[in-house]
Amino acid sequence: MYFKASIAALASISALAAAQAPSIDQWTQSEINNGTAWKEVTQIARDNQLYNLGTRENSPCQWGTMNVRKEFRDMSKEDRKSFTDAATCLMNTPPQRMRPDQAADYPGILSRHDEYVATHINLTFHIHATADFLGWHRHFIKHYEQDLQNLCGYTGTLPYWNWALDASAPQDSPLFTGDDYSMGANGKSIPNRSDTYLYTQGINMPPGTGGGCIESGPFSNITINLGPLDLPNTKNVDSNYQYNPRCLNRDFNSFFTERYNTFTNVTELILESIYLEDFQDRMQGYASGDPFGVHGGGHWGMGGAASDFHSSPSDPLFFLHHGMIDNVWTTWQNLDIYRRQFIIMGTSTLGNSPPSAKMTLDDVIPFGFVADDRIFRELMDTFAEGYCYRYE
Ligand SMILES: [Cu+2]
Repeated sequence: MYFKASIAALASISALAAAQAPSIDQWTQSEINNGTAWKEVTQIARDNQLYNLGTRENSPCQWGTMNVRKEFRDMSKEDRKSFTDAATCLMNTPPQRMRPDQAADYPGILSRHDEYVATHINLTFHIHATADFLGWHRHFIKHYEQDLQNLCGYTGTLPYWNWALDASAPQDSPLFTGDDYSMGANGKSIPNRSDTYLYTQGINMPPGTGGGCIESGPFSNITINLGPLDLPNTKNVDSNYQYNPRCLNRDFNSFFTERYNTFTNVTELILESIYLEDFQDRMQGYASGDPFGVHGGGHWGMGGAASDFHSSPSDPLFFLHHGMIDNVWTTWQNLDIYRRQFIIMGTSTLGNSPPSAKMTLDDVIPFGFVADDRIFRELMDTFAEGYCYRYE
């Protein structure tokens, strides 16, 4: 134990001195597989964050007072309940940015939460497999956190879901017991389903463990209004903003999480991706040999509404999954912050199709009904431009 802690401390000192990320060779395969390496790597990144903050004079963002985002299961019962209460409240809060004269064009927007879903639907092909995938989603979930606080009286921070802890059986996770302090339950089990071929990814998907509506705990009585647009075996809507009221469904599926969301997957992603293009492609599943990545694996592993490419934010769990994605990016950035803080690469169209110009840090990034536009540069630093948070 003492020995391992020393190695982490040494690695951290050398990371600062050389401003170079730790190497995967510093951990054994079993330490990578069982989460030890993940724990130590995130600690190194946090040590670097603290050091980095210490070099900034007069920053309004201070270590001791910043927002700390925690894994959902590490929060107190009361905090977990206030989070799900606030998330439900947002679904019962009227739209905030859609003007009354726009309502006819967006029949599926009935709530503030729906404005998030509609914005994601509208921008889907400009925020995935693009240069701004990570930055865009960072700001999207930050604004959600802020809305829970400003519109629904929430005093906590946005939790995240570390799916690696549950990769072998997400349906059995303590997050989804369906009690009052959980993130709700799995969907009701629909038996006797057959495999589904996913054309885009070229794989055969076995059915998950749920499939139906959430029937207990938070989110069992809510109505979602938009989408789906891309789900297999489902009647999809005919137009982007169509009103399609229904229950929230889930379908946890370890087929994905045990292949794409393990400690091995996430730790290798962080430590083996030296360059941004590798990191962002591999995370999303655009790297060869892995059609999902931790991002896609998480979406398909949740199943149901959260696996619809366009309308996935319908499920509040989307924001916990993307909290983890942002945690992974923040960790990767901080392992070599001087090289990785302001690096971007790619265009503004999905997989550069149709071809578009390379994005720059001066580009204006739209947030539709969610928030004002941002300059790309303002999405890169979790301690500046209105951000002041870290993961624990
Ligand atoms: Cu997305």
